[in-house]
Amino acid sequence: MMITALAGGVGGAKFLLGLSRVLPPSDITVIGNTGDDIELYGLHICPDLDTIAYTLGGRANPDTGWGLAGESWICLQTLRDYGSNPWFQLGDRDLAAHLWRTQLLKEGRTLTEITSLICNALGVKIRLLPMTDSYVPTRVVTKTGERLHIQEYLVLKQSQPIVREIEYSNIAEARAADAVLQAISRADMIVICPSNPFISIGPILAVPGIQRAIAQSLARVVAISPIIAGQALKGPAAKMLQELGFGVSAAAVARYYQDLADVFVLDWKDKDLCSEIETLGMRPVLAHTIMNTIEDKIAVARKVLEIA
Ligand code: FO1
Repeated sequence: MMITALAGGVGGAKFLLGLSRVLPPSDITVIGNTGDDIELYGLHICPDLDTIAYTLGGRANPDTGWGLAGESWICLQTLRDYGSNPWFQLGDRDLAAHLWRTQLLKEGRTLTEITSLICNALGVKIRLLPMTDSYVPTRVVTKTGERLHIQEYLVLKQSQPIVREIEYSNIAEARAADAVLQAISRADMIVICPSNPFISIGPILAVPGIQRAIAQSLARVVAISPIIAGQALKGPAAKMLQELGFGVSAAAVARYYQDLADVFVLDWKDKDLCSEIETLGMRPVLAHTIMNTIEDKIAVARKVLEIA
């Protein structure tokens, strides 16, 4: 069964690790969020693509979910010695990916080609496609009118500022690579992973042509809630839902995906929301969606495959 998954950072990567244990890698294509991308020290950094590749390659830092396990921080410390003030933690091993990617971009390779090279080198067999090859950094407009790069909001400001609006900069000029549109049209199932709807999935859906391709596809579209009992397991999804006026619940996330998803997977803790999910025209499917162990991740993946 051909599955195409839309994924962002840590939550999406966890589900994908489970999926990669229950399906042949050739059946899985991931469309990865690149709205998190940032240019720092002249390097092009792709946090969500790297988080997915590192996780599926078994190299991710198990404590943070991002970056590499067994990392060292000598380059960053040396930058501080020189008087720089690095606010975005770049480990020595992680730096290699950014150096390599930036060099290849300068040589005219596309982000799609480079991501494939890095995945091959990491032994990642599933196909990971950037949602677009152009630079479309997500920005957060705060209540005080500040426009922050998403990483400034997440890391520098620790997601504290009140969010007034999310901007997907340059997204109208972006285009989805052909492989992305093919992966959508050929899918038997499209899974919207349990990532932040606004800053991980939203940018993917905002790339011209992607939302239409999903709506026109014959695939069963399944969204997995990143909110359980009114909380996000990681990151500012719950706070953003609140501040952007959606309300904080799995049902609020279902409303966000209402025009796209046929099925909505939510946690048993939210079973009372099933009737509301049905009124939104989606079939609710209950699962244990808290994914700590690999068994948890495999169980959620199996539950999703049963939906087909
Ligand atoms: N998240 C942080 O909270 N602090 C960091 O210093 C940080 C550095 C970092 C470096 C590379 C990378 O791939 C991810 C990194 N992240 C960091 C996570 C990043 O902010 C992700 O975009 C979010 O976690 C959302 O997926």
